[in-house]
Amino acid sequence: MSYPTQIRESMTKVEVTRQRRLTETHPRLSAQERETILKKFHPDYIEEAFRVLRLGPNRGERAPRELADALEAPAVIRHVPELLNDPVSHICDVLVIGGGGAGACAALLAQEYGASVLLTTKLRFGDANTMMAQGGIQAADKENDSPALHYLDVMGGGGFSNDPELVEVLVNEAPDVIAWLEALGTMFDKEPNGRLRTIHGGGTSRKRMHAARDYTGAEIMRTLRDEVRSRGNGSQTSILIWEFRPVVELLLDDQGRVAGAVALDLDTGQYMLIQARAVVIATGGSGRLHYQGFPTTNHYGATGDGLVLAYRAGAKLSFIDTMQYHPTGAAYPEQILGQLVTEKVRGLGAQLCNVEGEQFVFPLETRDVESAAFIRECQERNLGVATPTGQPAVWLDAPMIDLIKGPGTIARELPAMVRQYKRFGIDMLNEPILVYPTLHYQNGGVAISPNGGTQLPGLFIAGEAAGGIHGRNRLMGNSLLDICVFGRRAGVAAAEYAKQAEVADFSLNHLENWEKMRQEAGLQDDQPAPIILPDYTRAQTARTIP
Ligand code: MEZ
Repeated sequence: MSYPTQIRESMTKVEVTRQRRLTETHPRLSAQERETILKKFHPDYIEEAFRVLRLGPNRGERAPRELADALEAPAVIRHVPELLNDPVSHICDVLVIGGGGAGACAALLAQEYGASVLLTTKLRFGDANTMMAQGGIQAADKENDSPALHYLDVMGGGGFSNDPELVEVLVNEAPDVIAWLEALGTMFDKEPNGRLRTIHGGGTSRKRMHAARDYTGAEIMRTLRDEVRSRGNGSQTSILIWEFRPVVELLLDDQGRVAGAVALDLDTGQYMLIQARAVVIATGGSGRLHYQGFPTTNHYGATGDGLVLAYRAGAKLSFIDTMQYHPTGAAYPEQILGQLVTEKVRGLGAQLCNVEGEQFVFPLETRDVESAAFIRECQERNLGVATPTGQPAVWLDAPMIDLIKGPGTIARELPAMVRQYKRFGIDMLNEPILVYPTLHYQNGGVAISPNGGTQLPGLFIAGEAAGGIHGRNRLMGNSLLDICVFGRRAGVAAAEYAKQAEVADFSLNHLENWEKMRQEAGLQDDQPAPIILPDYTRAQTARTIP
């Protein structure tokens, strides 16, 4: 396929300026400029894309329209009394909902702390955003670095809005997480002398990004999934895994404690009652809600289910008015629109160029600022590259990497990227690629304490479904880290809680209250939630970038 002629013209300009740009560093934006560009161009600041929640614990607060609709939706379960007459399908100490990295970590630690564990997941175990994270995981484990510096970077990246207690835990436990993953078998990139190789990410003051080439998340997920599976499946002390069984509702007891959940078997269409002393929600993000019509890097099941379940049961959410748009989503060819082009490409030295082949932004600004700069270049300055579908784009000049770091670097460090583009006749070793912001991460989620606890006794949250750690903008590599740090913590806390929790009768009474509140708020009988899978026949989800 390669590039069509009209794009090639602009590509030639990128090639012409490359030698000169090798010695040029684009200046970073000042704090004032960052604030201005965010307010003017970042999608979080488009007022019409948000609305105020009309019911639930965050009533009166602002949320993206698509998420607000899901949070206020009617329940999937319609015939409560009949369902509650069904026999209980499974009883366990700790129920983990979600089969990504956070769920796997929670399951492992809950089991180590003596709990019987059921991990139930919507698709296959490992079908998750963890698997799709590419560029790395942060940890301050080098002599010139420290958790204190990591802390400052995380807070700065989040606009100093992050929950400081959560950040402290995140950065302090990071070096131990790397050691733990290595001990489980994760193969991080190493220098010839055996030391861990680290590079920069956007907003990092030290090189602390640890990677497994450009498939770090897949490598971590492989290790965690193997570990969960190798602990057996079915015996008293093992972790039982259910696949294709998403949870559609939490069960509460008469004291408001979480006492289990209702899963839907996607094969049979049957509901399954699970009685659990503690529940960990690790359902990940919501990119498949396609906020503001953006395409997404997220996996197919990322429809924000955990937020819906927790919210309806009464848990408060935090930072849900902010989403992360990864600056470098693939903008061409159309077949891979919105897919991730890892930040590692910029971490290794690639620059951003406009249609004239000129740099327009420092490549490693934090993601919110970087994305806003791309949007400004295309919308206000009209210096974007027009692709055949009308999708705006800017150039990411990948071939610079080999010129800076030596021949063979791209092939060695970015094999998955090279392969992704080769399929479409684009040679990343010698040609720049076209990128534009894509919906990548849910910055907020259910408000948690440092052990993953919520206001609801018995309910714990880990991973992307949790809010507060990253404030209004997450830095690259802190998500793979947080799923491990808070996944492990939530697993321990849930197991400890389960030891003292009474087994009480459960009910779905909260659904009756929910319906009452919906009616009082004058809400219609909308599409129920959790949504489970995106419906691409609906106009809302079928849209592409405006
Ligand atoms: O943390 C992330 O979001 C990540 C590693 C993404 C990437 O660009 O590779």
